[in-house]
Amino acid sequence: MEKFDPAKIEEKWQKKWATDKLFKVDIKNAKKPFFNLMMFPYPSGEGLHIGHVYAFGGSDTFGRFQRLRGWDVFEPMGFDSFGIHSENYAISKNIHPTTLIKNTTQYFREKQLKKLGCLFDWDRQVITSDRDYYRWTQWLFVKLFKAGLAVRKKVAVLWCPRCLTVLAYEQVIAGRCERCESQVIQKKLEQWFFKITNYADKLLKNLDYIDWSESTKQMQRNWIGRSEGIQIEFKVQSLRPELRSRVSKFKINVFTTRPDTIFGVTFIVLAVDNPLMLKITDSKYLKKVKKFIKTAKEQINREVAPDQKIGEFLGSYCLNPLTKKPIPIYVANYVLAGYGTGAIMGVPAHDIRDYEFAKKYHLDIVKVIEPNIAKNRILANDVYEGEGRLINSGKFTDLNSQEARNKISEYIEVNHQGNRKVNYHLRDWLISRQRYWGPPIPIIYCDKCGVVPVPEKDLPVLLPDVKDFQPKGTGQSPLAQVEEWVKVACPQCGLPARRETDVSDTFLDSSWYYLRYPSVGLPTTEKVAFDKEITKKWLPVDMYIGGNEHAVLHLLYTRFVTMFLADLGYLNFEEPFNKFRAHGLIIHQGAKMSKSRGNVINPNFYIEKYGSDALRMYLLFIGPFDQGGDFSDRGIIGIWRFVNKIWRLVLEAGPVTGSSQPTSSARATRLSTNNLKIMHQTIKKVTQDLDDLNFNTAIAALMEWLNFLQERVNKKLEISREEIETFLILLAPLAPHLTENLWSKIGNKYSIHNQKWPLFNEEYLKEDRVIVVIQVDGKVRDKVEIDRKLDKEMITRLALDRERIKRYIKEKAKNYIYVEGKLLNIVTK
Ligand code: ANZ
Ligand code: ZN
Repeated sequence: MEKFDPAKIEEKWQKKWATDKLFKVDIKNAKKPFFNLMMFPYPSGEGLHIGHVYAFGGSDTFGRFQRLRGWDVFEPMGFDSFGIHSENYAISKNIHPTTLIKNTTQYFREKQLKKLGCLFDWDRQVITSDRDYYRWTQWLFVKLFKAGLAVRKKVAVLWCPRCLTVLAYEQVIAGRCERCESQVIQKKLEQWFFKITNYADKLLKNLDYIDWSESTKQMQRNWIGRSEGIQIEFKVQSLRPELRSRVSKFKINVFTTRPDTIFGVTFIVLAVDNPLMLKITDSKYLKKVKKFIKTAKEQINREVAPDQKIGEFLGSYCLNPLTKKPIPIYVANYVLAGYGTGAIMGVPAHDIRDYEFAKKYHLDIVKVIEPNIAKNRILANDVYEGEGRLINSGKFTDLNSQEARNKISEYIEVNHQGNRKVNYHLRDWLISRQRYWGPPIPIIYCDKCGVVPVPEKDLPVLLPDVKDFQPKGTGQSPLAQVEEWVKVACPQCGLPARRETDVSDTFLDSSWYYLRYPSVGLPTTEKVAFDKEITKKWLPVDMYIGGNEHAVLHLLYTRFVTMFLADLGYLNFEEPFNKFRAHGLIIHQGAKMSKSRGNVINPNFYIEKYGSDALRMYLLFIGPFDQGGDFSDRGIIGIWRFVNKIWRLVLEAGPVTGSSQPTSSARATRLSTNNLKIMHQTIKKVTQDLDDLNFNTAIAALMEWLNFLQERVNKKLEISREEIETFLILLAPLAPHLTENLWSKIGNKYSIHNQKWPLFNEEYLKEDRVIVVIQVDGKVRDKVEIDRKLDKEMITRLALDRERIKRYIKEKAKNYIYVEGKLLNIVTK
């Protein structure tokens, strides 16, 4: 028997599929369009890693399954080739990114992606650093600018000291740069922002209806961080009469989610850059306060979250609007400048941060909330952060927290001391980067006209070929050195002007790539980013599969951009992905793979040795797709045995008699009930599992069926052609090359991937239930559906209990005759 040689088989079919354009969809005329999207890779580093093979393998299996079910599946692939990851790699290799990207995209595509046997349509790839593409990324920037959603702001921003650029808040994970893991610092800089916060409400609300992994939605909800509260005014006061008139015109606004704790407010704290600070500081305290602010700012610049809460008294006071008592005002490092109003009311009895501060500075601690039942939320040192019953709270005493929040908010509003408010944690998207490898931001600064967008007809603003592309760390991009490029005539007045020299962040490139794919190569895409008709046909994306590490980056940005383009009338939908599923992570030796740990798996090695089918199936078999699992050599050998078993079984038993037509249950009559049942059970299981991306259990069901078939072969029992064909079709999405090869080996027409997905028939599955006729003295009196496994005694009891039967049994029954699964005769005479 011919040996199974995956390398040979896979290459052969990949070539044939490519020449025949077997998987190409007719973009214009497809009848049942299905857009199956996966996250395109950054073509940097050493090449595809095992995580890509896992994600793409799962996604392609789903795409192939949909294709066999009759959908016109469009499954594109491309390269997220602009941006800091490629650039950092170029710097480390000392190769210019233009050259590097040419090589890496070539390597990724030819030596890796094409070997995975996916449905990729290489005529419609997107490469974000191509001028045809980034021209439209710049167009998007211009559109956002014209809509007032791209703005320059000078605020404290996060800066990576190693990447020498600012970062978006989303790119800082636990205080570290998402790319290089350096600790970031704060800097006050003027930067470009997209006002994603304008969409905070919609970004949050739509999560209620989109069909996405719950984990991803939850991460977005947390990131957007809606909180309902009230903004309250605290009037400033001085205890020194001579200062009273100077400070009493000022009011400090605080945002709180807990107005029920207001009677427990014993101090007020300002963030270091609160603009009121020096105006309300008592002159006697001014020197100390200034000194504190200086050191605190330095400290904040070094660290994102201070672990020591420190502050300084301003010498002035506020009136608690409900107790009417004066409370001291402090400045401290634990209040964030960018959130709420940059000032808080301190409630040390019910907020752990305030408690620590109060302890340190000997401030009053007044309890105003008492836990209702179990004291389960009492933190260390008696701080109770939960809800409960109000105490020490004047006329609001005895209310519960919820009621009190309403009543107190109402009271404050009625007395014009504040207003209810909704705050979001989401911040605007910082988009400018002081780097080289990205689309230049299409803006021109003119002394006369101000900030002028590059006219759309002049796009793209080409990235100049700069030899010295290394980041400078001066707060400016390397583009700033290219004087002849920077100097430009103002598009409005024609006078000498200057270009913006920052480039935009990578996440802008990937924020709209899914819109581009179906339109790539159409004559219209010279004139538009995406063709109107084609977009209507193919979008939104039907299924998107990718990693949760992008939950609040890419996946939030894409939603924002889609909403924006919908508002402009370019799209007739506001959510880009109908369905999104997050996959898990493949780890190795119990840990995330990394070069420093030396536990990185090289996919090429395994593809050459076992074939991409076996590697794909192995990865999908490790664990539930949304959870990933631990890669092991022993595990892949298990799958290797499985594919070899399939190979042998089909070649041994394959060329059997029977129709050579694809399966249909109508023709299944030759099979015994049990064989039919197992086949249909497997069809049902695999269909449902693939639909739910439960690849591991789908594979397990196929393994079981294979064992059952093998046993019959061992016993020299016949296997029908229908069983073999059905088995191969069910396996085809998981092992596209192997099944194509075997399909042709058993003499079937090319291609298995154009077959119809088998349908299961509930009838064959139901045969465990039977209808038993009940007779009394030979006359039919009743019928009952039962489980075939019930024994005579149970059925008799069940029959005697039925009202219809009771009527006919006048005397005690004498005898029972049971014909298994068919009939019960109760004899009374
Ligand atoms: C009094 C209070 C009492 C608070 C209590 C909490 C518990 P979220 O849900 O995140 O919006 N806060 C407001 N602005 C802040 C800032 N700039 N920096 C640091 N903390 C700030 O949280 C809102 C709560 O966070 C507010 O409610 C405020 O503290 C604090 F028992 O006010 B709270
Ligand atoms: Zn960095």
